[in-house]
Amino acid sequence: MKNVYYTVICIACTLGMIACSVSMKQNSKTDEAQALLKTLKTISQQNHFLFGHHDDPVYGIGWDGDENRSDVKSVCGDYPAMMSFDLGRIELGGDKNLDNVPIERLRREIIAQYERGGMVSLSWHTDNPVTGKDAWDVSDSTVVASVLPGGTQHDKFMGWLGKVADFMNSLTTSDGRKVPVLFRPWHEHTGSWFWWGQALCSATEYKALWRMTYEFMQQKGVKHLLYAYSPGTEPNNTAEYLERYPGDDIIDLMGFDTYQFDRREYLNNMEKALTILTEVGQSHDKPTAVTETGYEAVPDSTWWTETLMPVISKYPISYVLVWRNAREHSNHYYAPYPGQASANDFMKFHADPRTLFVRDMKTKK
Ligand code: BMA
Repeated sequence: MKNVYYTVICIACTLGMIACSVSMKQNSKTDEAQALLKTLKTISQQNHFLFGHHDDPVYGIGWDGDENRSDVKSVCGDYPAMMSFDLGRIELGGDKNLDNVPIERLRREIIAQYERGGMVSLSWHTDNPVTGKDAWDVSDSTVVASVLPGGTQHDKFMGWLGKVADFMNSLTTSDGRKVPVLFRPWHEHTGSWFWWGQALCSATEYKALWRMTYEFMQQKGVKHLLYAYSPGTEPNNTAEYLERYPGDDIIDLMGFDTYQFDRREYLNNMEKALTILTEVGQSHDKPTAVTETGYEAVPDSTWWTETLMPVISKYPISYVLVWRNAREHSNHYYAPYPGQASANDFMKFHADPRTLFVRDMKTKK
């Protein structure tokens, strides 16, 4: 009898703990963030995907800082459904990010994109806290270790995370709701070109960096973020893809970044990575996305409909995002602008019912 009583108590406690952890998990996200996740999941399972562009409304080819302008919109009359921006250098407390975009403008555009029905993703090419150089400075392989608790840069780095948290908390609509965004720090970590890359830290250190980032945001009341895990296309199987995965309790969306240099190689990489991604997305119940891609200067006039679309449309992704149209480098652009070689083909891509732009978000969600 005693044993039965004890067993009943244990079962009740376990159920209580499960219920509590489920509700804690739910409470760790605002209603808006949960709605964003639901939409990404639904889209992932359907036969369409959002089109995204980095820094879309803040500059483009031949212009910088204009209002209500976008190279994508100038070509097809519609804003991308997903816009991404970068928080690099926000940690230093200046008024511009690493690509010279005023932080105030980023804030305004993130809110505007949400209010027009679109979505936002934020990467963070944060400077190297040890050397003071940029994110690409891989001269020191102790940087991740140094920012973790007990490390020489820990306190300074917590201050940097604080600047990110303050920015996130400042993303509010006119009626006081926090704008949900997909945060994508520590990306392309399976390569070794950022200070948090494969050869620069152990898997344990990389995962600890993620957990520290996530927990810090929670402590600062930042509950309106979804978190994206985006390696490059180095992983050759699901085990390699998951080698540095921080955990299902942190990550909300799985993706990868890859670019075209050689067409055949690009298509092979895309097929390989999309196959792995589809499998891990299903087994972990996460929406998936091609978090960064593109063909610099899009010199192939039918790239959108004959290279990109045929490969991505075979897989259940929620979005595909191309990188920025830099105004300060010639030929560093990934979306068309009026008169660009692939502009007509991009209009066909826009007209395809499988692609979602901002106008579709109200009708197809
Ligand atoms: C890279 C390049 C850089 C830029 C960085 C962050 O891929 O576009 O010029 O500074 O992304 O946006």
